[in-house]
Amino acid sequence: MSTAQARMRPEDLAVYLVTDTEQCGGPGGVVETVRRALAGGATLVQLRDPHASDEEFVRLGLELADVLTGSGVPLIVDDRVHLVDEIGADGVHVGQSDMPPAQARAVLGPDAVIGWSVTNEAELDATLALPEGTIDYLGLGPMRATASKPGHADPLGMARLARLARRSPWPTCAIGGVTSRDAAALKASGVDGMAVISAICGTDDPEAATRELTEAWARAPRIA
Ligand code: TZP
Repeated sequence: MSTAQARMRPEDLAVYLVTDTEQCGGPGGVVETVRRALAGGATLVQLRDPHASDEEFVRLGLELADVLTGSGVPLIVDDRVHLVDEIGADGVHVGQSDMPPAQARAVLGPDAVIGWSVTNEAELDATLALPEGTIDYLGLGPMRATASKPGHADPLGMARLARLARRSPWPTCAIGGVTSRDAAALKASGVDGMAVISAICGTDDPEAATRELTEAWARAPRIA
């Protein structure tokens, strides 16, 4: 087993909650949503709040780290490589306009999880040239257009996303407009999980919504 596999198991990506402070109704809502999502079987949590100050981000991150302690569910922070250690997070997710993953690896060292967004074939080609051990998983998307990320890249659609996943030597998750109805097609296509904001944060019952996702994923056969 390579170091990368040890840092991020494919099954950790199955139901990946990415938080959105607005959709959750404020920082308190984020904490409660993560609590409920944990009860519903979420396998990974990312703190994402592009509008928060570093101070607000750290405060919320520390609360989430506390909620997740002992659960076995890793905490990833979006973009802010410089806050991973202060929060005690397991790693970072960086996008194409964030710190390059090799630099993030140099800052964070060998133990941190690093996730990396890929939105098209050319970005995957470039990613395949990274030194081994730089990244641990890929977020592929957006699968569909989504209001949760203004200015996102062109949607890939299911078929193109599946082709990218098949070329990835890293575990992958799909993101962007993903719902429990996509579980069967995504799992059959070889993706390792579903990363969602609104399918959990945008609901009245994050625990039930997460359970619906985890059950749909567990039910779906893996064909690829
Ligand atoms: N990156 C690509 S799409 C997206 C992010 C953070 C937003 C996903 O949100 P939703 O509500 O699950 O479509």
